[in-house]
Amino acid sequence: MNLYNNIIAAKRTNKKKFVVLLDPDKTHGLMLDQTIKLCNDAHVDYLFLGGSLLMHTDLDDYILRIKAQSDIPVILFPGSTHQISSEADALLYLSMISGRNPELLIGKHVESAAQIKQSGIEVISTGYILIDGGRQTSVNYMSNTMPIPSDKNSIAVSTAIAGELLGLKMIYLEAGSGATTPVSSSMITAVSNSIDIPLIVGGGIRTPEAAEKSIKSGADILVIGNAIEKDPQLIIDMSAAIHSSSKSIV
Ligand code: 1GP
Repeated sequence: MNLYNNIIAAKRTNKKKFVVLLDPDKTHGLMLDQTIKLCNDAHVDYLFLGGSLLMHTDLDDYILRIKAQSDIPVILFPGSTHQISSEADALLYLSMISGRNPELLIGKHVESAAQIKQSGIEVISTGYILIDGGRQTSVNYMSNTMPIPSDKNSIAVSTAIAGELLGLKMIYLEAGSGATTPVSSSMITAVSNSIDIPLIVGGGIRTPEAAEKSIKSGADILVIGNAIEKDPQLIIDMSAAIHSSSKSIV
């Protein structure tokens, strides 16, 4: 299974993808099992695994526990080079192109490249663009970078185009986990209209209405973490909102 090919095929046919972000330190044990069951029932497209810190969980065991109960592809969304496991189906190889921290542009990649190549895991290089979400989030702090101001669409657009021209395979517009304000509709539309590669959007999306708005604005893939951690049942309504939006766009 080549997940990137699936993502490209879905984009061509305007099928929107719903991603549940799991932080292994926060959702584990029985809570993980319940969440996975809801993800199965709601036909969640992908699971992203990651967190700014991963301190209490063995990632291999965590993925095997998911794999024992679900066929949903597991994609690593690593907060650090320690968050790599060959049990996953793919890895987002994130370059933080909104920032000017060389470690997150190329340094960490050099550190982890040989191990990743050897693991044989599918690698999806992704331009990670941090947008101001109205509060200091973990990713702001941990990355030691400044987010792009939320109203500066042209900077987000130029950054996304630069990522595409550099050969990155996807762009991720990120307001930060738990953001007060998600990425604006106008910015999503502006970026989506400027690139041909898939656009992931996440950060601060709490309601099915907000999810639908982001999808209709041009996101191909929507990532939701925090809101689902607080209320796993939300997975069902979020999925319906995202997947039904696929059909309503011509
Ligand atoms: C964070 O974009 C994701 O990396 C999801 O954000 O946790 O706010 O949904 P939330």
